[in-house]
Amino acid sequence: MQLPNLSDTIVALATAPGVGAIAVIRLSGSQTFAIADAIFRGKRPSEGKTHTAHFGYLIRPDGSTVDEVLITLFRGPKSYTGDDTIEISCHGSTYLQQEIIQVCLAAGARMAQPGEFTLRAFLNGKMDLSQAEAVADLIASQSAASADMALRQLRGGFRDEIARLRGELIHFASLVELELDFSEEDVEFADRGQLRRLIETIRGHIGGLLRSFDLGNAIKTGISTVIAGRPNAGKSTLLNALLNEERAIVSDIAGTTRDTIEETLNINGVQFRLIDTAGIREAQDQIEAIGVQKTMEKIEQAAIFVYVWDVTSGMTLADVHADLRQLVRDENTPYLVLCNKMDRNPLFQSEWLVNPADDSVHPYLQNDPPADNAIGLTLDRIINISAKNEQNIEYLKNRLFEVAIGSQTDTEGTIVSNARHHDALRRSDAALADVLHGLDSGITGDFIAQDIRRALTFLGEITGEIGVEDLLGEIFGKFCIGK
Ligand SMILES: Nc1nc2c(ncn2[C@@H]2O[C@H](COP(=O)(O)OP(=O)(O)OP(=O)(O)O)[C@@H](O)[C@H]2O)c(=O)[nH]1
Ligand SMILES: [Mg+2]
Repeated sequence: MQLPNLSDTIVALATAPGVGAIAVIRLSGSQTFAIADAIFRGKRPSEGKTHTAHFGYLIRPDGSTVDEVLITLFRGPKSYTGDDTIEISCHGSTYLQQEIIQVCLAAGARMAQPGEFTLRAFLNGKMDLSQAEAVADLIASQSAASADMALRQLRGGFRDEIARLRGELIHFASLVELELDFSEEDVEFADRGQLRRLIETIRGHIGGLLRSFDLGNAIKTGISTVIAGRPNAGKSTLLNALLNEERAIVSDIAGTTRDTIEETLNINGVQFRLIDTAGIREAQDQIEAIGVQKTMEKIEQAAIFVYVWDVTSGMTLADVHADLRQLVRDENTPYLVLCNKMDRNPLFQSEWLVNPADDSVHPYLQNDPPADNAIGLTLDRIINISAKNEQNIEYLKNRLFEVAIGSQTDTEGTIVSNARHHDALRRSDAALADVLHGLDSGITGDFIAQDIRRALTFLGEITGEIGVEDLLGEIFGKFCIGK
C-alpha cells in the first residue's frame, strides 16, 4: 500500500461523526497557518503563539460567516503530529462540520486518510510504532483494563522493554562481528558462556511476553466465559443473575435454550463475554442437536468454562467429574463448578456456604470424591450458588475475575495485546533458539552473528525501527479518520 503524500496539509473531523454540542476539526501540515489565516477572522493565526486558543469566525471564500469558533494553535514540532496543527472547535451540527471541512479543502487542504495524523506522528518521531498502535487500542477500549493496558503501551512501556533487549543483543552482535575482522587470528571477543546466558535470559523474558498475550488478547476483546451444563441446571437463570437483567428465557422445561446467547459483563473493570448455551444431552430433535454442537464449539474456544450442576437433580460429583472430563478438552482452560439450586438441597446449606472461602472440606468432596480426579477438581473451584435467589453471585464474580486475571494485573509487567507484536516476538525467539543451537554445534561466528541480527530485526519491527514500510499502510489503515 502506498503511503499518502506527507507534505500535504490534511484536514478531518476529530470528534465522532454526528451531532454534538461541539465538534473538533483538525488541520495539520506545512500550510496549516496559511490556510488558517485565509479562513479565520480574528487574531491572525500565523501571528499567534503556540498552545493558545483564539475566538473568532470561520469564513467562506466569499467572506460570509460559517460559524463562531475557537481555534487552538500548535506549532510543530510541539504538536500531536509533529507538524503545525490547528484544532477548530465549532458548533456540533453535521452541516457545520461538513461546511468547515469544505472551506479548509477549498483553501488548499486535502482530506486525511484513516490514521494519517498518527502516521505522521510516527514518521516525525513523536512516537514509535507500538505507541501508535496503542493509540488505536485506546480509542477502541471498552473497559478500564483494556484502556489501562493501551495507556501503558502508549506511555512507552513496551518500547523501553524492547529497546533494552535489543541493546543487550546489539552489544554481543557487534563483538561477534568484530571477531570476523580478525578471523585469521582465531580470537574470541565475545565470551561464548556469557553469550549463552544472555540469550537464555532474553528468551526467558520473551517467553513471559509471549505468554502474556493470551491475557492481553482476552482483556482487549473480552474474556469469553462459557456457561454450560445439563438441561435445566439453571444456566440461563445464572446468566440473568450475573447481568441483573431478564436476558434469557428461563423455564422448567428441559431444552429451553437452543441457541447460544452472548452478553458482556464488566467485572472490576475487565470485560467478560458471557455465553449461555444449550444444555448438553442426547438431542431430541435436529435443532437441539445443532444447539448442542454449538455448545461444544463454544467450550472449545472458551477462556473460562463455568459448569452448572443442579444439586437437586440426583447427579453426583462423580457424574460432574465425568461431564467435565468429556467437555474440557484443553486442560489449560480454567473452569469453575457451580452447585446451583443450593436453596433446595440442605447438604449445600452448611456453614461452608456462608463463607465459601473457608477451607473446611466441602460435604460432597468429603462423601463422594471422584475416583481418579484426573482433572484436578479442587475445592476452590467449587462454588455453591442459587442463581434464582441470587445467592453468592457477587462471590462468583470475584472468583471469575481471579481465575481470569489471577495475580497478573498487580504486576506492572508489560502485557502484549497486539497480534503483530506477538508474531514478531515469536520469530525473534526462534532466531535466538538458532543462536543457541549454533553455539551448541560450534558453528562459526558469522552464522551466529547472522542469527542475532535476525532476532534484532524482528524486535525492531515491533517499534518500527526496522523494515516496516510495507506494514504502515495496513497498520494505520485500521485507524479511524481524524486520528
Ligand atoms: N430453586 C431453584 N430453582 C432454580 C435455580 N436456578 C434455576 N432454577 C430453576 O430451574 C429451572 C431451569 O432454569 P433455566 O435457567 O431455564 O435452566 P437452563 O440450564 O438454562 O436450562 P436449558 O436452557 O433448558 O438447558 C427454572 O424453573 C428455574 O427457575 C435456583 O438457584 N434455585
Ligand atoms: Mg437455558
